[in-house]
Amino acid sequence: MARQMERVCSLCEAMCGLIIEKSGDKVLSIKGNPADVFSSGSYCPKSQGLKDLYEDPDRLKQPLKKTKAGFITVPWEQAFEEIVEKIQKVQKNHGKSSVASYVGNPNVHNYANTFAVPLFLRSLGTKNRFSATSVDQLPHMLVAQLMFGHQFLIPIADVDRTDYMLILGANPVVSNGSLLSAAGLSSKLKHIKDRGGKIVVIDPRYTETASLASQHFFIKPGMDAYFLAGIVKILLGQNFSRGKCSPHSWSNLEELQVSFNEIALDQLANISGISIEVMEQVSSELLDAKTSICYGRMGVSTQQHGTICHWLINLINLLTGNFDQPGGVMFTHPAYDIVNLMNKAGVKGRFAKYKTRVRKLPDFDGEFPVSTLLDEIITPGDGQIKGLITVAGNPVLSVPNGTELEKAMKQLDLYVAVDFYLNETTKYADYILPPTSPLERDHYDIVFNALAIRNTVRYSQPVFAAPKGSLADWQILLELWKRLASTPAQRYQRSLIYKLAKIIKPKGLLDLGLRRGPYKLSLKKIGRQVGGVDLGPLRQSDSSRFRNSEIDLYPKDLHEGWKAFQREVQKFRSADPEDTLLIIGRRNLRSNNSWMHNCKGLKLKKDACSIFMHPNNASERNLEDGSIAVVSSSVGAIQLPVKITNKIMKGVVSIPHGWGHGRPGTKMSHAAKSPGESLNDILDHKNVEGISGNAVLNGQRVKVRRT
Ligand SMILES: Nc1nc2c(c(=O)[nH]1)N[C@H]1C(S)=C(S)[C@@H](COP(=O)(O)OP(=O)(O)OC[C@H]3O[C@@H](n4cnc5c(=O)[nH]c(N)nc54)[C@H](O)[C@@H]3O)O[C@H]1N2
Ligand SMILES: Nc1nc2c(c(=O)[nH]1)N[C@H]1C(S)=C(S)[C@@H](COP(=O)(O)OP(=O)(O)OC[C@H]3O[C@@H](n4cnc5c(=O)[nH]c(N)nc54)[C@H](O)[C@@H]3O)O[C@H]1N2
Ligand code: SF4
Ligand SMILES: [Mo]
Repeated sequence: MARQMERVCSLCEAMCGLIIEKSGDKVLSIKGNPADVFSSGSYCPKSQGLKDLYEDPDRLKQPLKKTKAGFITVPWEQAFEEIVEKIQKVQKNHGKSSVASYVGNPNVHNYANTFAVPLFLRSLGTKNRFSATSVDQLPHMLVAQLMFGHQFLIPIADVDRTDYMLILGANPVVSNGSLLSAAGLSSKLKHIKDRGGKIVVIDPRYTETASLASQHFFIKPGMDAYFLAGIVKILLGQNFSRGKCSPHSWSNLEELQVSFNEIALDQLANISGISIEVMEQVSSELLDAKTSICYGRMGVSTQQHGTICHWLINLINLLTGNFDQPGGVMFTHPAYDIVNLMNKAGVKGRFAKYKTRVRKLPDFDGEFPVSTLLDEIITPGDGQIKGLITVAGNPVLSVPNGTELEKAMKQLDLYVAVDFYLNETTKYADYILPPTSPLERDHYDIVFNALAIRNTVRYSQPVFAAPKGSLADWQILLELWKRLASTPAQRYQRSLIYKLAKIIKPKGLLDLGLRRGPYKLSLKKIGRQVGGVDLGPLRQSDSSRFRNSEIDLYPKDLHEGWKAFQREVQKFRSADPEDTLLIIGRRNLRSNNSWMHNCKGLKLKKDACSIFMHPNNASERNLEDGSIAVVSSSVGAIQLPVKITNKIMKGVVSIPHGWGHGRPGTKMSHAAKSPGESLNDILDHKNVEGISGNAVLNGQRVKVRRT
């Protein structure tokens, strides 16, 4: 008999409420849930991937062990025993930190792992921790930590109430929003214009978002910090009234002002390629609009000045008086209040307490930039990485210089993957431990509710019961954790906690967090509400939410980087080697990073992985629409079909990441039919942002020629 279930989609940050109709173990349909308090029925084509993921015959269901004859399935118990023995052996021979960890993006869409991953990592005891954060939002978190005192105090664009939005390096119409959870974002953006507001997009490509904006300006990749510094310079020069500017106190305004004295507007305009007139236009619009937002995402995070960009963006929102104001940027007050709970538990974000062994890159909150994982594996010496555990990550396709990273992985003594696909990364594993799929577990967004444009609560039951003998991610990690106990006392203690954890389950911890949260809710209370519970629009924060109850406008940890930036401004000479082009990324509405190309239902076009080129750049190279181009850099070369479009800035080319499924030895049969090539095979892992060590994914140089 067919049955309909409410379910919040776990595939991207938009948290759309869905109605999944099922019969037996089949998904009959997936549609938007009109009763959902957050999304009111909106959803996107990618949601259909939930059905594919559940039904995919390629999805692994049994632990795999690598043998000389290839992968064989083994019982869970055997896999756990052998893995733990091997981890302990590597750690005994080479030290605790010789076994590294890499935690991928799907973990933030899996609330149980927000408990299980830290627990597991603590027991692993390694300093070599990596994650997808450092090919993504690291600058946002670092700047939030430095300015506001907490890495999750990320200002959220109040899109529903704003009159003006300046968008840099984000394409929410395709990505559905990032660090800005808002279902149906395209319509929300259109509504800004419908109510007489304005949207300005700054992007090297005339994107899907640019096409619904009021105005679009091209910018050369990596040049945003100069443009943003120009805006801040103009704003600091205005006679702004401090009272109007922020409901909270702030420190270091004078130091900030002095630090801008040396930097001249015309230099900034020259370098950024955006004129003083445009800077002045945008500044006055930001100031004069009743409410306004400056918002930046991947294009300004994963580039040469990511941290400076996000600091400047926060300053702009502060200086225009739109910080923590309705219609500006505000902080969330989620029912499961991650900031408050972390503060209460005494968890403090730290920056640059440790440096990596080889390249001396800083840690952020105990995690190192993943661009240097490769160096740490291949460089001999004390502290060399000999083992790796990945949890829901595909670094071979997601991290710069994937080709060298995969070569490095072959020299590991031990590699264990917690993943349900045998893909470009996990094929190097000695063991693959496959968890249940998204629809077989319950769901709650601990992370994205902390980044959403409205405070709501929705809890989803599993759509399907987990098959007998299967384990969820958290259960796999708990089993490893229990066995990693190293002394009899620890073994005893862990066996008790293990029993308790199996009774309480992550659901119990979630419930506890909700009960302790600002609304004193519980799973029982919210379970009865169709469509979830609406807790209202974003509202102003109490200053006590910030460190020392104030905002640091000019944090010490940024001084050196900001001074280096200013020196660069003074010395800047445009030196574009003639035959090179600047590369930027691209996302696709029917794709999700590297791991959903096996979903037939997403109906991706065969040539989705192509290179966008400006007509002039193509004709200079004798390339036509559909020709195959060789795109090469200092680290590698790939071949892709050309799409000629004048929607991209001259001198810039765009390639999506997450492709390259033609590598042998994987088991993703549909993806392998249109494999594409991996952008990260031509991006140099040495190219990281100077302050945070975040990967520079946009603005690296490539050469393009005909095959
Ligand atoms: N359909 C779909 N949705 C997704 C994903 C997906 O793969 N597919 N991935 C999810 C994930 S993990 C994330 S983090 C989010 C990302 O969400 P977004 O950041 O909104 O998405 P991107 O498409 O990466 O947008 C980056 C934009 O920056 C532009 N850009 C590149 N370099 C520069 C530059 O130097 N300056 C400026 N101003 N712009 C630049 C690019 O042209 C692009 O338009 O999307 C999420 N949503
Ligand atoms: N050049 C370039 N590189 C990029 C980007 C870019 O824009 N340009 N974007 C970056 C961004 S924003 C991100 S977030 C990263 C993503 O980088 P990663 O997180 O490393 O990669 P994903 O493609 O998200 O792959 C997720 C992996 O988790 C597995 N998986 C999916 N769901 C589950 C689950 O529930 N449990 C377990 N155990 N496994 C699961 C999948 O099979 C896959 O192997 O890529 C980054 N890399
Ligand atoms: S926008 Fe994101 S959350 Fe919404 S249906 Fe699509 S993939 Fe799911
Ligand atoms: Mo991401």
